[in-house]
Amino acid sequence: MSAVTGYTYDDHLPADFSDRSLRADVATGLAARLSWLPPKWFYDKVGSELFEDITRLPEYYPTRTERTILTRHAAEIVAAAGTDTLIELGSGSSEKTRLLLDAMAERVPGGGSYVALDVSEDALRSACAALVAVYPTLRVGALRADFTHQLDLLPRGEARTVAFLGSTIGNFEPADRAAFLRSLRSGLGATDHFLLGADLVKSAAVVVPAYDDAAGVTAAFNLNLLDVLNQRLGADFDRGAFEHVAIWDAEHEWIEMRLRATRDVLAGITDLGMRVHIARGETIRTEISAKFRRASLTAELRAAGFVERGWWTDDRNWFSVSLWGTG
Ligand code: SAH
Ligand code: AVI
Repeated sequence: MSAVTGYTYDDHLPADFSDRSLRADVATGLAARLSWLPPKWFYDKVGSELFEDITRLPEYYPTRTERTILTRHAAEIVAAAGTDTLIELGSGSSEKTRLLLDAMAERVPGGGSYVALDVSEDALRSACAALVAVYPTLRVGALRADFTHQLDLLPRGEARTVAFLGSTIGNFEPADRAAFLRSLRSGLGATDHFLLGADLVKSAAVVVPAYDDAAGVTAAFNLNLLDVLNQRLGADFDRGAFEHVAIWDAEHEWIEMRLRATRDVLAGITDLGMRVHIARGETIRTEISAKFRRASLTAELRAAGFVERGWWTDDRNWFSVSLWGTG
């Protein structure tokens, strides 16, 4: 533990991870005519801050709805899971997590341990620094890693609860989601639990504005991806040539964020040694955010080997927090 920070910091992403991995993702995306990019690239410093702004928007209901559920049920959840160690995937600001940590502090003499895992160093450092100030007896660790392929890095132990909040699970493609759940389950033991926050299917009239807010913060978050490409890959995308689009896909029950070219765009990507042409009206898919139904989500978790231990929701049944054991 660092005497300076009060939390441990382990970086499992190689120094050139961002560049190598982003290059590969953009090259693949380009092969698909730049039709998609994985959402993890949103979260540079600016992107992480914009996401926090999104969570406070009047239209963006998921964060405050999940917080309401946790406020009501954190003690029950932590008691049901017998949590000594809380590990959080895609922890971001770790804000709502405090409700779980408060409940854990009541239960565990000495306060227990919390490990935050995220790709964003900025988010990890500011979240963990704030936590050690508020929870002096809690052991806090920051793990910079990619939950899509580094779940083997989770700290070993008993009575661990792995939390995946905010409905970040909705940002996986269905096949990748199944692979993620199987991989997570294979690393958990008999005394471990999985705590999942998942946004539920509701009217498109509620969902679409949450991803296309009046103040344009989600648009800025989406367009920031072009700045990431420009800064990291020496690209020269003109932000002004794209607009933010949020579309409800009723068949898949997910919201899709896209960037649409408002004119013909010819952009160079120096580090990939290529130029891309995006015709006016063409789009780049930057994110899906799936919304779930209890029956199908339960079936997915069961298929991955999880057993339901609890399901909590809000008065409007907009969001769910569920707890899963290993059998
Ligand atoms: N859990 C928080 C933050 C959600 S935003 C909340 O509920 O508000 C999604 C977070 O996941 C961001 O902090 C982002 O940096 C992180 N993230 C996205 N893809 C990731 C990946 N592949 N591996 C690790 N972290 C990732
Ligand atoms: C992190 N993730 C769950 C958010 C979501 O709602 O899908 C990211 C986001 N994209 C646009 N607004 C928020």
